Amino acid sequence: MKDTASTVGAPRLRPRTVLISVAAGAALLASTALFAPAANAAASTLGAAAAQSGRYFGTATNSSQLSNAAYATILNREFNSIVAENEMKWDATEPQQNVFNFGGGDRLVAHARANGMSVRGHTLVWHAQQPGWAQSLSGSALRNAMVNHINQVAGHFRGQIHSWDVVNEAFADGGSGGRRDSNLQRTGNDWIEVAFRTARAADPNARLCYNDYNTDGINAKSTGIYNMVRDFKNRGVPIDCVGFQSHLGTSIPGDYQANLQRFADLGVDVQITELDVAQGSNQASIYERVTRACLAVTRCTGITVWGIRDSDSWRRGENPLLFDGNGNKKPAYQSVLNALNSVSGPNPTNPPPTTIAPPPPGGACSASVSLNSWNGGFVATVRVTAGNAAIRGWTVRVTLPSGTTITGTWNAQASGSTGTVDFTNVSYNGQLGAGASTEFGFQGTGTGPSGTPTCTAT
Ligand code: 9MR
Repeated sequence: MKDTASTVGAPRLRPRTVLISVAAGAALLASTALFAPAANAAASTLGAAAAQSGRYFGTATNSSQLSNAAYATILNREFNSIVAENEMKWDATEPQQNVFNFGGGDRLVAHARANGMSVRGHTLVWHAQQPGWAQSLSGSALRNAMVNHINQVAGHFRGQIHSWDVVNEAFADGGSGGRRDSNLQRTGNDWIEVAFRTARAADPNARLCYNDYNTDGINAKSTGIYNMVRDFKNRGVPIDCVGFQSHLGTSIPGDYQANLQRFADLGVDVQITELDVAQGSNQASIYERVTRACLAVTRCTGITVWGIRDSDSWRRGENPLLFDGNGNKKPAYQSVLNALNSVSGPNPTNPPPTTIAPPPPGGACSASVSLNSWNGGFVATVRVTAGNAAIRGWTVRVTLPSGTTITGTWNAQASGSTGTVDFTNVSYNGQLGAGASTEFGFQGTGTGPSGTPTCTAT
């Protein structure tokens, strides 16, 4: 799928530490005021430069690359948003039906949090990179599997993704302006809106994007997508953004910016989501054109490049990225940085997206049970309440009399079914603000729990 398209995520302002050598620092201490930066000093990294107008600058990444020191140095210095190049896709996250693997995605989210970056989600549903079991499904079985996949994946990452590519590359290339044929499309034309409605319920705070390539100007394909977005907005189907992958060759359509603007005028954000540009005499100027186009469109909330060094790229032979294989900044890097620095002052309609930081450890919690029991069985509803400080997670310990067995649990993970049982939060209900509550439940045979449960904050 080498062509044009984009995807975005919202990064966040990251405070930078100024390192001064001890010797130089001593000399500076006497005259600190002389060295105060000018109010409009140019930012020296992509992320900081983009943040000046409330935008993010991100990159695709892979958790396996985080341990490479040269790579991680550039990642952490330059970017304030990341997106998983592959690790949040259907084949990676649900290798067997209803068996989920979030390892890679979780590692990337943890890295982002630790380094003040925000995270784009890519991608919930796509005709490519489906696991084998999904490829062989059709009809309502595939539709149900899609809905379950969205619920589980968006639910797992709930609250941690600023924008999700809910649906990727569903439109056909060429002049039809219509949908691409795929197993998903054959489940019915409404599959895209079902995906968006499902995603909204699973993660109500994420911006929900449609993402595609070869949409870099006003053409039949981008117009087909435009018509879908307009229809969704008219009918109240939840869509918040459109991603333009922008896998570009050695030219860029003259109406690149106008195309972004017409989507923005529909009332959605636009994001450049997978930017890379074939190396040639005009690589730097094409990068600059894309950057300036985004800056000129109020609702263009950020830019993501599809990798850091040329050697990391899926188009390696074309050297399409901002850093060469040795991690050196290329002329294209400087042109992007200069363009970002040419716009100053926050964009009032596009405030910097917020990275959700986990609360500090050390909070407390309490739990209470309400019981609905009958002869031989019961349903218990447990309310978990954070104390005076926010908590990251919780475990509630319940004692069951002998002869009582738990047969089902919801909104928590149980350590067993008899005796002393620990219930631990699931991905979406562990974080509670100070004084906030959540509920989980379990049912069983026998007489139900006895005594007051204990709650431990984690
Ligand atoms: O860069 C990704 C590459 O590592 C994968 O092998 C490939 C599999 O299809 O997907 C690449 O990323 C694609 C992205 O997910 C969607 N838009 C096109 C990107 C390049 O193919």
